[in-house]
Formats: sequence, structure tokens, C-alpha cells
Amino acid sequence: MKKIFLPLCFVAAIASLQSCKMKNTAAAVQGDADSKVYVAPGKYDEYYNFVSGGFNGQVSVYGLPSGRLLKLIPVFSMFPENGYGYSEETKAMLNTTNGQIPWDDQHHLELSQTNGEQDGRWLFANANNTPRVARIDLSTFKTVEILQMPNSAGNHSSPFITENTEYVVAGTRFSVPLGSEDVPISSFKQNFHSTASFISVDKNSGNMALAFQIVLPGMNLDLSHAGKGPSHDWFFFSSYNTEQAYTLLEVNASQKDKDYIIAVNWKKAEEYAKAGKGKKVPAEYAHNTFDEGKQLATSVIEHDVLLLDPKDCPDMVYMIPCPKSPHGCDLDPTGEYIVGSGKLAALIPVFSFSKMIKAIGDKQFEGDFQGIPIIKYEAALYGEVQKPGLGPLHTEFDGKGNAYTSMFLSSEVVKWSLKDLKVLDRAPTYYSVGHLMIPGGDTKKPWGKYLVAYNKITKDRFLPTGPELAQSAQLYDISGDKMQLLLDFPTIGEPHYAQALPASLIQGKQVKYYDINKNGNEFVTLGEKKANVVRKGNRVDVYMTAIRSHLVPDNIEGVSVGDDVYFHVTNLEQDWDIPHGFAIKNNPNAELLIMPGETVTLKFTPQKQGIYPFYCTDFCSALHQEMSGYLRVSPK
Ligand code: CUK
Ligand code: CUA
Repeated sequence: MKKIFLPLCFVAAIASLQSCKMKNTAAAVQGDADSKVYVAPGKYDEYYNFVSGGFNGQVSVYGLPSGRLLKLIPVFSMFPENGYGYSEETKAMLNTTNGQIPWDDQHHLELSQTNGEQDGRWLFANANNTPRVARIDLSTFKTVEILQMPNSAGNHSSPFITENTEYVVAGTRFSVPLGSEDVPISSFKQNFHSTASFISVDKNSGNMALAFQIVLPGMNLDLSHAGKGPSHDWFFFSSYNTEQAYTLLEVNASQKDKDYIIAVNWKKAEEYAKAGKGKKVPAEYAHNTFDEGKQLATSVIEHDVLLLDPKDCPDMVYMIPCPKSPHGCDLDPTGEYIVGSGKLAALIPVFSFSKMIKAIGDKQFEGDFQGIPIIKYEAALYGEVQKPGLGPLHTEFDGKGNAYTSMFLSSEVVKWSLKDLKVLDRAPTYYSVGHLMIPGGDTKKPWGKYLVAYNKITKDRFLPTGPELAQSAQLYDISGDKMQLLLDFPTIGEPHYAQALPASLIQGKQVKYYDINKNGNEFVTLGEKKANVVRKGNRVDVYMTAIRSHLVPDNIEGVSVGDDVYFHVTNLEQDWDIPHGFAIKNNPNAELLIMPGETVTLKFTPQKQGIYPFYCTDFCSALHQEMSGYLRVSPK
């Protein structure tokens, strides 16, 4: 049996993390940090920071540099606060081939790009559990599309995008058999596969479609990033468990000194797909879209997918050895350098795209991995960052020739130079940093200025809140030679990747209210006089309006136990920031928050006779408390 190789320093680091009591190092903040994060009352932040919510399935939006929480956007989780996933209009957003799945684990975010620069149109989000990719419209901060992935499990290396948002990519974390065959788990090598899904994005509407899937050997795809500039046609994935272990992962899956960076030529793949080199196979997956005109989500089930097998498509996929279970796979702004972060490695390998292309041309291979050529390590290597710290995870770039890598085990951010691979600076994080984010830091044009570290452990940084403490983000000023810690702020759920853009890119594009005359919801009520109650069998449709300060109708009778009552509430306001809410006593569903000009429907099936008060939940005017009514439910 091969012994697991763990450098001594790791053992020491892990031991010290467990044994020593962490000291609160609040004193580490120096100088003028306070004035750099102070955003005066009434003033705006400079950047929007979108932060993944991890196991809460949502995306949170902060202002930078203040760290003020601006909004929670429900994506893969039901959200009773505004009825997302509960209202009749939004239920279908969470549909999958296994019915409505109300929760997921959200890890990575990517802002749409044009020519490698942020364009402020959409935000893409992955679901790590039930494989899905979502698109959020940045003019409404609403989730407007969710696409499920077939032949995948644990959609982790997603939703990274190409320079012109041509494709969003989604890679399998857990290999599974294609289809749902009943096979022994021990047949992993023969029957299990990882897949890289390429989702095309419509230039105008943003609508996603699963273009093709590249079938790869059984292993775990971890993270990815698209090429840019010279490497525009390529996508790079990190992989682990290339030992193809299916049990005792710790022992079997980290034996080899190296795993791989997988380089995929997506332009070639596109050509092969067009030339009919793929195989269309049956595969069921849900595609959910929210139609802003009809204000309604619909879900359709797709029935097949195009598979591309590297065996039939030469020159499409290559592998580059990368030390010890690489996690992050990041490309610098020029698109020449590929940084692979081996979680268990004591160095950071940096690969050169041009050397990789030359190595492919010269056939500098050291064999193959189930038919995929393996490029020699040295042939693709630009160099190694020596002694960067312990547990390198993720790298971001400032656009000035510097890279910043998070060190999970030694809890620090390390700044190094792309030119000579020398470490330039280090700053502690509190504690155990995961992802890093520089505004635009994974694009061609980083905005620089700030870096945010998203930490896994908070310990003593905030007031204690019982057994569970807030996770945290830390803001650093990176405009000088030395990083300066400016601010800690708590985050919601577990933050993984994040994105930020200058507020000016989306601030002016915000939808302030929906034009009531363009309301295409089939249950809209255009004016209080049209409010009405219509019965058909045991279905009751209540056409209700809300405007300061009444709900019409406010007395509803003639409803019996067991009726399906649909409250279609139209907010008649045509003014910014005047939502109305709607809730009914004893309704096991949720409440609604209806934006001005919008119609939203809440279903209620009363089980008991009685009088049920209902009311507006959003304090909307001096007469808000009066905005209420009664539903009478009579025996059958
Ligand atoms: S993972 Cu979270 S720290 Cu899911 Cu991107 Cu690396
Ligand atoms: Cu409407 Cu309160």
C-alpha cells in the first residue's frame, strides 16, 4: 500500500489549528481603515458584492466598502419572506425531474461578460447538490431561469463563463453512471463518468440551453475557469480523485502525487457538435423560465442531450499533471497563466498557455488517461511559487501583474508576482479562508482596489450567537504594496465564491416598478372596480387589488371547507418602493410580497370552518394597519 504523503508542516499546522486557542487579533487593523470603509448616511457604496450563500441556497448582496447587507435573492431555496417557491407564479422555478426541490447548496457566482469585461446584465449561480444553474436578472434582482443538468451529480465546477458569455459551464463533482443504470459501485472505473456541460446563452434574452456534454473518465471535477485573450477557445478544470476511488476517499483518493488540470478546447467541441460527431442520447432534465411579461414561471422537461466523447473527437481534451488534489483553477487577466492550487501541495504551480499549445504541437506527452493525452508537467509549466503558505485554494488577480491566493490551513492571503513568482506580501485572515474576490478579479479587466476574503471559521470575531457563529468576510485594501485589513462583516449561510462590480454598471438600470398596463398575468385586476370573486366547482378565484390603504374585496364569503382558494393580488401602485404584502391566518403556505404593478397568487385550501383575517404585511402607509379583511369559511 502506498503511504499518504503529507509534509510535516501540514501535520504541524493542522495540529496547531486544533490545539491552540485562537487569539482575537482585532488590533491588526491599523491606520485609516475606518475612514476607508465609512459610507456616510445617505451615501452609496462603490461596489455591489454578490456573495454565494452555500447551504442557504440564496445569494446575498452587500455594498462595498461598507459591508452593508442590501438584499437576499432567493435562488435555490424557497423564501417565505416574499413567496418565492410558494406563490403559484414561482413554484415552477424549483421544479426538477424529481419534482419540486426546495433547497440546494449554492457555491459559485459569475457575472456575465462582454469581451472579457463585466457587462452588468446577469448573474449566474450554481447548485452543488441537485445539478442546476440559475440566471438572475440584474435589473430586477430576480431569479429568472434555472436549468437542470442530466448525467451529473454535485454540480461544483460551475457556473463559469466564456469571455462573451457564449457558454456557461457545469462540471460534475461526483461521477455517476450516464443515465440511471443499476450498476455495482465497484464498477466505478468502467461505468462512472464525469461530464462537462456546455450551456449556451442567448445574446439578447440570456436564455440558456444545454448545447452539449463532454464525457470524461470517472473522477471529480472541482473548479474551472474559461480562457481569455489567446486562450479564448479553451476551458480549464481542476480534478481530484483521479485514482478513481469510490470508497475511503481519504486513503484511496489522495495517494497520487499529482491529479490533473483538464484543458478542453470548446471551440473544437462546438465544431465536432456541428459536424455530427456527437451522440444524441435520451436524458431528462427540467428547464424553468420566468416570463416577465406573463409574470409566470413555467417548467418544461427536455428529453435528450448531445454527448461528445473525446475518443471520437481528437485534439479536444488534454490533461496536465497538477500536484496533490487541485482545488482552484484560475486564469490571469491576460489569459496566459493558469494557476492550479493543490490543496495538499507545498507550492503553487503556474502553467503557461503558450507552452501548453507548443507541448501539444510537439506531442510532449507522458501517456494517456483512459485515452486522453497527458501533457508532460514540465512541458506546460511556467514555474512554481515556492513556500506560498499552507493549503492553497483560490487565486484572484488585480490586473497589475499580481495574484492573490487564499491559504486555508495557514489562514492567510498571499500576494505574489506573476512575473517572477515571488511572494510579495501576506496578510492573516480570521480564520481558514476559502474563496477570495477582487472586483472583476477573474476577468480581463479587474477593478482592483479591494479584496474580500470569505472565511470558514469566525471563532472570536463577533459577539457570540450560540453554537453557530456567523461566517465572515474580510475586506482588504490592495491599492498599495501591502494589503491592509479594513473591515470584518458577517455573511449569511456559507460564503464560497463571490463577484463584485462597480455600482454604476447596474445602478441606473434598476426596474423601479412594473407598468400595470403591461401586466400580462392572466389573473391581473386592473382597478378596484374590477375586483371580484369567481367560483368554478370547488375552485375559487379571488381577483384582489392592493393600493394604499385597502385590499379589495375585503370581505369574502361563500367559501367552503376544502375549496381551493386562489388569491390573485395585484398591487396597483405605480411608484418605486411601495410593495404590499399579503398573509392569511392559519394558511400553511407563506406570505406574498407584491411589487408595484405586479400580480402574485397565493393558494389556500382551508381545512376548518371559521373566520380568517387577512392583511398587508408591509408597513406601507399611515393606514397600513387598516389594510386588512376577512374570509369566511363555511361548512361544506
Ligand atoms: S469551494 Cu467553497 S472554498 Cu465549493 Cu468554490 Cu473552495
Ligand atoms: Cu399595504 Cu401595508
